Amino acid sequence: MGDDHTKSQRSDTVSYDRAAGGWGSLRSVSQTILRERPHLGIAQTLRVQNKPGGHMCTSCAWTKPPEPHLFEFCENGAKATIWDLTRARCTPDFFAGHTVTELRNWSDHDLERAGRLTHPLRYDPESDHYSECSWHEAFEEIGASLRALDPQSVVFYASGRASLETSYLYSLFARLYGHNNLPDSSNMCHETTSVGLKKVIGSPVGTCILSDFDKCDLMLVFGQNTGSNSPRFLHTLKSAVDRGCRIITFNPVREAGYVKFVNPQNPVQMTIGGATPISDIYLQVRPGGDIAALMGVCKHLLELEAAQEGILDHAFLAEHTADFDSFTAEIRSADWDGIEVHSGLLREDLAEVARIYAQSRRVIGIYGMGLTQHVHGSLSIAMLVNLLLMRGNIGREGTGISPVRGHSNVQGQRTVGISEKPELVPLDRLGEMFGFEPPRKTGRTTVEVVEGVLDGSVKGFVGLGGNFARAISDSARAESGWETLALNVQVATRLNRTHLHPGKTSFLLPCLVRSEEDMQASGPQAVSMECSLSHIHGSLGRRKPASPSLKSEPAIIAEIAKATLLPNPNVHWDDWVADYGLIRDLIERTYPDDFRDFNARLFEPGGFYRGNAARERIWETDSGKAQFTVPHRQHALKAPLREAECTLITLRSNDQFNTTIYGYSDRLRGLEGSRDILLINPEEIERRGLKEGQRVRLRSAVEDGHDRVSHPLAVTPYDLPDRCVAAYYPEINPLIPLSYHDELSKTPAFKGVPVTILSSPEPDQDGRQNI
Ligand SMILES: Nc1nc2c(c(=O)[nH]1)N[C@H]1C(S)=C(S)[C@@H](COP(=O)(O)OP(=O)(O)OC[C@H]3O[C@@H](n4cnc5c(=O)[nH]c(N)nc54)[C@H](O)[C@@H]3O)O[C@H]1N2
Ligand SMILES: Nc1nc2c(c(=O)[nH]1)N[C@H]1C(S)=C(S)[C@@H](COP(=O)(O)OP(=O)(O)OC[C@H]3O[C@@H](n4cnc5c(=O)[nH]c(N)nc54)[C@H](O)[C@@H]3O)O[C@H]1N2
Ligand SMILES: [Mo]
Repeated sequence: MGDDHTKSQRSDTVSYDRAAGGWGSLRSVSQTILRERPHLGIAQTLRVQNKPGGHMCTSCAWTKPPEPHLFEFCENGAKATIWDLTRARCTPDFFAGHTVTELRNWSDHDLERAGRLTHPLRYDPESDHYSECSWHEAFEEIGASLRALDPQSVVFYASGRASLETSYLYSLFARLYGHNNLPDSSNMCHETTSVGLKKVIGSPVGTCILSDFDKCDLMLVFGQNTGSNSPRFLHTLKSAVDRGCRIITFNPVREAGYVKFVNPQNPVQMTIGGATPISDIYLQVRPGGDIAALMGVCKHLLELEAAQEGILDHAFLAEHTADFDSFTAEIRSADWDGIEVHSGLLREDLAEVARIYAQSRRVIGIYGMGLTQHVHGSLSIAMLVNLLLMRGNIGREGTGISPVRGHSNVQGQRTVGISEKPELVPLDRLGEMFGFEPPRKTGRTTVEVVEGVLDGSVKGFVGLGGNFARAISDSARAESGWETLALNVQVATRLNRTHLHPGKTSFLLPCLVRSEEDMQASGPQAVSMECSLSHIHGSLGRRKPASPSLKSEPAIIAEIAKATLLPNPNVHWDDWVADYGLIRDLIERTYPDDFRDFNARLFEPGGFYRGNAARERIWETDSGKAQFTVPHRQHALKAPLREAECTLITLRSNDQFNTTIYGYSDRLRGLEGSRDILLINPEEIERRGLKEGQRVRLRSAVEDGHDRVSHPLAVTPYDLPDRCVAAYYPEINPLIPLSYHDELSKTPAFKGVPVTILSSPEPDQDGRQNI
């Protein structure tokens, strides 16, 4: 199976029978309602979701428009809220009935289905149970443990949900305590953007705002699954298509959202049918083949320019960019054979993309995990930027680059100081404001946290939400290391696998969710988040909390901080928790350019814009220009595939939010009932002598002293490029070696690991073969 047999030739215009949205989407929400039986009044809660004065959804980070739809929520946003407002309760009685060892045999779905955590819990190693403790005991004991540890050996992780107010307090606490070990879920996600995009255009975030999507005439979409992961963005896409904007998609998987969309809020489409086709061209690029694909498009663009001058924006190139000549030299010398092999796409198709690109006056490049989660993910992003720069498609209305972020405040957490990179944080200002000497040493990324847990240099872990040990690469190794920690504190809403690997001292602390009322001394408190388009949105929860014993995240952080740190006359934890407006004042003082009049603008419809220098064509890069990057390789993989190997891409289903598994339906892909499946294309199944439904295992084709073999997976035919297999995250994470990560940012390469297929489901059976 040499590389030259692997060109896939699929680039037909799309026909598809599983449109995103539509009745299927409503049915899927009702199933979640039936399962979770949320409290009555859920309809009222959903009606104010993502609207000024209501709460902001805890699902994706897509923006909340100034003129919201009647129901400004989607299938998965509704599921997230219903999941938060379930009637099920995971009480101390539940833990009395199950040891932690027993719970480790439960599925992720069953663990979370136990319901909302209701009381603070301490792990008792003698009995192997979590049992209730008082908040006071928890804070005192955590404070004593933190005081006993070297701050450099402690990590404060954040999953990207916590609000700006919470995140500011959390990162301030870390620095007052003495470390920059502040990774967040972004380190497994869009850190490639924060580092890679920053390097080339000086901005760690996208340059687009919502109105750009109303003005562009072409969107190029790379590896982002809108239908499942940011469904409200489908409305924007559909309106763009309706006014004639073209969409070209690069994705190994034909994702329904980019194929057809039925608007569940459009009564005509819902009753008489009819779906809007979304993509004009859908190119099933090989995993990691985006660099080659983009090189092909750039190369043809240079050929068009040679034939007819004026295709490139010469004035922009001269004034605003650096290294264009070395870039073009490399592209001119690249051969089409290599481009076709590595991208899996045909020269004619890439040339067609170049022609459409050349005809389009305003172009936006959109991307997600399909670009970021690769060993050379930063280079893929840089290649997309190269293409956009060639025709001045950054820093002009209707143009730009738009990474679609994941967690609802993951971008904002970075903005207000949750970062392991001290150079990104105004440490001097923090030092002045709070009268202390902030730590300067670079902190740990998520990958480095696991390395530290495994080598013993990380001794304490505080998790502000998330499911770190399950979500990270090499998760089986990570989980086993967790139990060596001296301190493990998890602030959470529902039970998950990371909680089941307690350290010597372990606490599980339950907190409010965003749609619940957060009552403090000065009254009910609002919080805020930053969306993918850099707008800040206020959020007010109104639901009765799931248990009277819950505390808000800011309150929990403040109490742990008070129990850990010596008093400081400039630090007023109690006042800040009593009135979050005071925290917003601190944010404004620390970041005056981004958060001017923060409190006054909190509930501005559509949020307020933080601004972006690259959008104004001010390039905060080393060269002071937008930087062309010379592609030193044609694919984003660590190495080309060897004989018998396939590239594994890990997918999210339509019925999960990261490690939270709502159910077992991947409706938009037409896959139902099981997550233990391996997607492969039908010809490949035949070529390898496999049968549909046969149970196989995967083995990582990485020789580093660790044998990584998956659980049994049922062979499932699916339309994928050759030598590409797909399986669900997080179950498959033990297969992703920790050392596979983006070179610049250390984002794990969840979309690019070489594997072989073991034809036997028994891992240690004699005679197993790789096929
Ligand atoms: N319902 C729901 N919503 C979510 C989430 C969820 O789990 N469920 N998660 C949230 C989070 S944290 C995030 S980060 C986002 C994630 O949202 P996305 O960025 O959409 O991430 P994924 O679903 O992991 O993968 C995106 C796409 O990349 C494609 N792909 C894989 N490899 C390649 C490649 O090499 N090249 C190209 N061009 N494409 C490739 C896959 O086929 C898939 O369609 O969604 C957020 N929203
Ligand atoms: N193989 C593979 N692995 C991946 C990915 C992939 O595409 N493929 N994607 C990566 C990405 S993009 C991400 S972002 C990470 C996700 O990694 P994480 O963000 O760490 O994981 P989540 O599954 O989002 O966390 C779910 C848990 O958060 C807690 N929680 C929910 N709401 C709240 C809240 O309001 N407050 C608090 N304190 N806790 C709450 C609940 O207890 C729940 O169990 O996974 C990464 N891992
Ligand atoms: Mo993410």
